[in-house]
This record gives sequence, C-alpha cells and structure tokens, in this order.
Amino acid sequence: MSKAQATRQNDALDFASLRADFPILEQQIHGCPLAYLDSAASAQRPRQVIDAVADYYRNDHANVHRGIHTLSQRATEAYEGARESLRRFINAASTKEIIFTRGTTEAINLVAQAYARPLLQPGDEILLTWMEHHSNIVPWQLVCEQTGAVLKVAPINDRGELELDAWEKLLGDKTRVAAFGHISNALGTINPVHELCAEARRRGIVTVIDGAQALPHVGVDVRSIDCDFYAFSGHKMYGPTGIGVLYGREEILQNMPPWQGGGEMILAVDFEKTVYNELPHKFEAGTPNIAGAIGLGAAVAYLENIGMERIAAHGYELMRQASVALLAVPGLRLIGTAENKTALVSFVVDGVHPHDLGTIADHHGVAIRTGHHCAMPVMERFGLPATARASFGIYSTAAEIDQLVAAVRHAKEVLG
Ligand code: 7TS
Repeated sequence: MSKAQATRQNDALDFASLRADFPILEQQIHGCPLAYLDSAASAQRPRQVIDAVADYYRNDHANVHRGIHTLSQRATEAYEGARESLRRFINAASTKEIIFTRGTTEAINLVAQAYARPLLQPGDEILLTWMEHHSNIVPWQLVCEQTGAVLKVAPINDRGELELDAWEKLLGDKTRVAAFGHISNALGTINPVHELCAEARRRGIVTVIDGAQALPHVGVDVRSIDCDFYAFSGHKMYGPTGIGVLYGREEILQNMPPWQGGGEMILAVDFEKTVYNELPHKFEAGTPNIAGAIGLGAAVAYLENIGMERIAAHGYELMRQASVALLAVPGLRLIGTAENKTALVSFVVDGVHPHDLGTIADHHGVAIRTGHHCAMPVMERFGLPATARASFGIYSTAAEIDQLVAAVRHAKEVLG
C-alpha cells in the first residue's frame, strides 16, 4: 500500500469513528441500519452540539444584553462568544459583521429588504443564476415588485456549471446586485466565487452569496472571497435549526436602515425618534435564538477540530465514489456533472419516478431527498420534474453508498 493510500484509509477510519458522535445514526429503519443521505436538506447533530444546547438550558439560560444578574451575564457571554466563533470560522474582520438570523432564507430577505429595497430604482437589475435555490430567487422577485427593478438570470450549461462569459456579459451599468450560490444544493456544483466577486467588484456591483451548502463542506473565508454579503444556515453545518448568519461588510451594514424594529435593536426610543443600536444588534430585533447561537458555536468548534480541509476531501471522495457506483446501474443518469463539484449526487433512473425510488430507498433504511429540491428552474433547465438526491455529511460512509446502490437496483428491478 502506498503512503497516500494508507493516509486515505486512515482518514476513512477516522471519519467512520465520528459516527459515534451522532446518536441519531444508531437506529434501524424498516429493519435496516439507517443510511442518512439527506444532509444537504439538514445535517444531523453531534453530541457536542446537543450537549451545548442542553447545558445552556440547564445551567445558564436568561435573556441576553439586559440583566446585570449572573445568569443574564453568562447567557450574554455565551451568545456573544458564539458570534466570535463564527467570525473566526469565516474570517470576518469584526463581530459587527456577524448578524444572527433564522437561517439563509431570512439572511437573504434581510439583504433584499434592508440593503436593496431603499436603493433600487425602476429599471435597475439584479443578476441571479439559473441554479439558485428558491430562497435566492423569491426575495429578489419581491423586491423587484416593490421597486420596479428587474431580474436577470445567467444560464448554466449541460453539466450544471455557470456559463461565466454569459454571466459577465449580463453585468451591466444597471446591475446593482449579483447574487449567486456558493455550492448548488440541486447539482453539487461549486461556483468560482472568488472570480465572480472580483469581476463584480471591478464594476462596483454588490455581491450576495448563498453559502447554505458551502459551510458544511469547504472552508469559507469571506475576506479572501471578497464578497459583500454571505448567508448560511446552522442546521446544514451540524448546528441547530432556526439559527443562521448573515455576514455583511461593516461599511455597507453601517449605512443600511434596520429591517425589523423592536427591542434589542435600539439605544433610545421616544415617540419622535428612535436611536438605533450599534452593529450587529441593529439587525437583531427581539430576543434572539440564544440556545441556537450557542449550539452553532459548538458546531463550529466541532468542525474546526476535524479541520475543513479533511472534511472537504471526505465530501469530495464520497461524491466521487457514489458517482462511479451509481453510473454502473443501467439507465441511471447523473444530473449535475460539473468539473468542480462536491458532497452530493442528483440522479434519475429510466422508468422509475424519483418519488417511488425515495419510497423504496426508505424501505432499505436509506434516507434520500426526491423532488425539485427548491430549485425548480434547475429542474426546468434539465427538462425534469424531479431528481433523487443523495447528499453526504462527515458521518457518511462507503457502506452507505453500497446500501444506496442496492436500493436503487432493487427499485429498478421492481419498477423499471
Ligand atoms: N440555499 C441553499 C443552496 C439551500 O440548499 C437551502 C436549503 C437554502 C438556501 C435555504 O436554507 P434555509 O435553512 O433557510 O431553509 N436547502 C434544502 C435542500 O436542499 N433540501 O431541503 C432544504
């Protein structure tokens, strides 16, 4: 065995041992070991995250930023400590740039309403791509309806890659915002975000990146990417649901009006005038998801401990193995074959509806997502109503890929 092979094998063993951190994976479904291959929809949580949330509720819970009593101080420290963990994780310049939201969806809506809406004039343009999740489409459509701005959409090729020349040509004098995903949830494509942001920056166009699928799989450095906004969700990166982050460049956030009004986001209120709180609190109206932020901080610590480079290599390797194994099934076609791709496989099988495939897979203990994956334009681009999608997490194994392939072969036998 070569040294490289031995390292790979050791790494595979290490990753398999991580499974013990995820209690939910220990169960059987329909008498088979659970193969959870739906991490792109929501990843599972390790004990470390579950314990951090439970410990917080058991020992430290109180409202944040308000009380001088001990519990409130502890809760505030833990909440703000999580913000610092997230700042470090994505290499933001300041915790003022880390706004806690409910998730990616809320983060993008915040940008559309508090950044874009006051700025947009009729005829201004917002540039999207054909591979976006609905949460990076609909908030922009809403703001277009409110302002008279128009959406432009850059095409993707048959492999599911963004057509870069076409994207660049669509950046015009009227483009105010370019919004794009870092990694596609329907295709697995990794977009060249550094290049896209550099091109937009040259033209003074603000960039908004949907990073929901990137944070769990690749190291993200917002200063190296040089984006203006970057949105992501905790639950896809092994943290709790109902918590996520909007990163925004400080100088832009400073000049934006608040989005929602209420407690936490003010310094002083009277009926004539309200003085808004400083960043990031200006954008966090109301009691926040304190336990969620603390759980997300624990998820970041967990990921940092493994190392994002190793995690990226693992996700790529599982995608590669699954692609090879699935392509050996007659009549199976992969949807999304980008050169630069990771951590999931979308596919269709001749004569088998993806939903039937999903049901049969479940009877084999295999959890996959079937449908349009909240990316209907992608389905339209490939002329399909739906695909089946297996998506991987740090706990996913080669044995689960075998289980998936056996389920697909069985579905084909029964239905194909
Ligand atoms: N953007 C991308 C690329 C996503 O994959 C998702 C969720 C979202 C945004 C929305 O994230 P949320 O946490 O605000 O809901 N994607 C999926 C999926 O692929 N299957 O279920 C949800």
